Amino acid sequence: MPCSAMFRACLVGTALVWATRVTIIGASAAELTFDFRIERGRITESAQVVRVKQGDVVRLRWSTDRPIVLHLHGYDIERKVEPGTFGLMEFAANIIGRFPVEVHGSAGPGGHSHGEAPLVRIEVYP
Ligand SMILES: [Cu+2]
Repeated sequence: MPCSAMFRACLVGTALVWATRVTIIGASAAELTFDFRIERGRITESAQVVRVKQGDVVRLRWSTDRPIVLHLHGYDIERKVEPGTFGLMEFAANIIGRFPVEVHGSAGPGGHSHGEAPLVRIEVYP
């Protein structure tokens, strides 16, 4: 397992991760950035699970080869990502659980349709 327990976060596979630990008055939380490249609606990395600790500050940076709308469930963050730019999702991981990032369909306004499988799952541990 290419995981560093030091960072209390593990990305299974080859996606890039930078982790910086910051100290907040006696407690420590991590600031974690994960980069994902999407091609033809799928991520190019084999990594599909991001594991973090409750309280960590998580940044998901997305790049894509075509316009796409991503939705992080649970935290309910939606981002439209265009080619040539980064789509950034940033949140404090305060809710414990497993949360999928899904591709939203382009069907009708207000519709909430997903592709067949989540791009990535975010797992937040106590
Ligand atoms: Cu959704």
